[in-house]
Amino acid sequence: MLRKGVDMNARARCLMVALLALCCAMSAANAEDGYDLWLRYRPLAPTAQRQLQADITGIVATTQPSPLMQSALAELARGIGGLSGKTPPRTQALRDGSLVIGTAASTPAIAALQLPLKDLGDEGYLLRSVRQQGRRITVVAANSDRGVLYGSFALLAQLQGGGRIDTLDISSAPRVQLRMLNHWDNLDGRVERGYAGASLWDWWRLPDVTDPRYRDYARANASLGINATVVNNVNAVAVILRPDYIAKVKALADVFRPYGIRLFLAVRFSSPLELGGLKSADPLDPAVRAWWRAKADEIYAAIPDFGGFLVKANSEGQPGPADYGRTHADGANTLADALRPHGGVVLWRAFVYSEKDVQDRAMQAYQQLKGLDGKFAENVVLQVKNGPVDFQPREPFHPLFGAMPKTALGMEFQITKEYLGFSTHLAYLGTLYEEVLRADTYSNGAGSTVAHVVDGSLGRPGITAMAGVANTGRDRNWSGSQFDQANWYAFGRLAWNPQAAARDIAADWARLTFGTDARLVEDIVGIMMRSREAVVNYMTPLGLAHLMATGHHYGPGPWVADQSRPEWNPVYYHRADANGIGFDRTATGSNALSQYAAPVAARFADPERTPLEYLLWFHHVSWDHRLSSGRTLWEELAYRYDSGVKSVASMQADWAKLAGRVDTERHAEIAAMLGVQLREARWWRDASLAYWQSVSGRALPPGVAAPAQSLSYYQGLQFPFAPGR
Ligand code: GCW
Repeated sequence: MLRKGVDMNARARCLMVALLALCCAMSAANAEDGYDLWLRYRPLAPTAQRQLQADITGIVATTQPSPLMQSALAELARGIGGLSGKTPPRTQALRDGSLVIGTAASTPAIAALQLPLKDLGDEGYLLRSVRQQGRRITVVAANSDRGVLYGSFALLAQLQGGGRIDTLDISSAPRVQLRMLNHWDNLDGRVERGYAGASLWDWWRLPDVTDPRYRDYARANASLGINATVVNNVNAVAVILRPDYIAKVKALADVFRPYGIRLFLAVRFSSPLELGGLKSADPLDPAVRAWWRAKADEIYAAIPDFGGFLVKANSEGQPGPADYGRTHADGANTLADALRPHGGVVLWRAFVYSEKDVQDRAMQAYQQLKGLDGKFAENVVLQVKNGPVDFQPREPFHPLFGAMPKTALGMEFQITKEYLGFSTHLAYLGTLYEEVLRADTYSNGAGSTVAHVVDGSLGRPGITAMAGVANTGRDRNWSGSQFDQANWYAFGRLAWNPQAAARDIAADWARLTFGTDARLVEDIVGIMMRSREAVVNYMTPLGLAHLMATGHHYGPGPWVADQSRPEWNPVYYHRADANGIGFDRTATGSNALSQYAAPVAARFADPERTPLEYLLWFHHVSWDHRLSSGRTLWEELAYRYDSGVKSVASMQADWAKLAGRVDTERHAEIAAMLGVQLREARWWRDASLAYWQSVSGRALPPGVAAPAQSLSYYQGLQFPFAPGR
């Protein structure tokens, strides 16, 4: 008896331990900390798993896969294995349920199908379900292994999103050649305007230690078709070009290459002085030109597929060709000459303005660069920020997009949210990107949208490019918040296809990130789609811009007037006085409107025809002016601030309702962030209204609550340790 009792206890204990282990394993498997991004590959429901196991019974591919193909095969094994619970074996012979991947050249089974691959170019792919000799097979076909890799990710997105694959017929090719991230990562591990922890790149330990995360970074990018990355800050240091750093860069390039990602460097224009010991960095000096050529040769010897250079010159204190009386084209072309023999590209930034220039800052880039149209070498892309000032929550499109038909113009978006609440505020930027890309420049008549300028379809020469200032860091969830992953995702999708719709992208992201339930997806998309407008309203409504506090750029500072450079002061931008508010950029003011095509200028010249979203960007309007909304400007301003706060409250309430439908870990994290956002939206509203009231002298309209604190309270707040500086 006793013996049996002991046995029972031992058995019960064993069972308990086993159960506990199982529970731990299960909760680890279900734990969602965001690391896996949109590549989660969580097990499907049992019937869907059985279906997928039947749909894909094995993978057929070349027996000598290239590194790109190996990446594709590894991802398919991981993805299908995760989703179906069974990793499909590699097979040689075709059978029912074969997944065949490859190019016509490498894979006879694909050649035999004679698929319409011609229009897919070098990077596109075709996914198709076909019947061959009575067998059901699924095909991922392309003209290159890179296309096969993109197609494999696309197939996995279909499977993850709950899509069946028995009637698959999808083809897709990117419309932009260079789809790139720009990291503003410093060599000391800090990220300028980064809100997701330290830099991913551990420069100190490179090249000997390569964090496995570098590979996951490359996978995530490849899943979106991002094919290039600039790993260091545009506020560059010459050291990045030192031989020991080139060795570190090479180690990163080696990890990225199997995922089709070319590595670029941001370079400091004065490197020939600082590293080379030359007396000058004059781009027309033969010794300087020779130095850049030798440096390029040195880099390419280590990294044969090196992408090229990104340059911030003569902007915000950076050196540049103007230091030697040369133009931006002279500077860019010297670097382009050095890279050309190797197939490299220069991305020359158009973000140039100067404290010595008294002209409206929004006009300076156009002023300096427009005259150089047609003067840049064919391997130079002029990289233009989406708006003429600086990544504000809302700006009109940059006038250069409509003004340089003989120059390759690339788009620069900011993915990191320097001016939209860092990573704590939920702001889906897909709608911002879409708004800019769909704006009509009228440069070749109606319909000449920014997207068409950027994708080259208006017939301009040169390379097409779209860059996004990365929001990644060492935070476990990569982006600092779960929802900021959506901005990385949306950027990648729009770089592939600038015509894509922000809403569709949000839905795809939500489905891959949170689950396939249609109502859940709809609810999450609902929150995302109103989020950026909420931020605009509580920070910079009605076309206002650059109202943030100095340095950290986090909280409100519309009162700031003490900065050494005029255009660093918010008062420069809003121009509020007792009569009204806004920057007159019509002919009676700076006439920035003259930089746009006539139909655009005409629309914005008239305050009555200017959409309220852009009103104060282009016009100085009196406080009592009655708007199309029926309210006076003063009332509308107060109303917009209020509505921004209310939107956040409703986003918060809608998120709360998703409890139990989203995993607890991420639900709680996002709920906490929304709490911060609501508090800070109120802060923006209150501080701003307190200040506007002090200028306008008007009482708040009925129904608009008074600020919680005095103006001087808000003016006194300090944030010496805010991230990202
Ligand atoms: O938005 C401003 C940022 C700077 C940044 C600069 C730029 C990298 O505040 O931090 O510097 O733009 O784009 O060069």
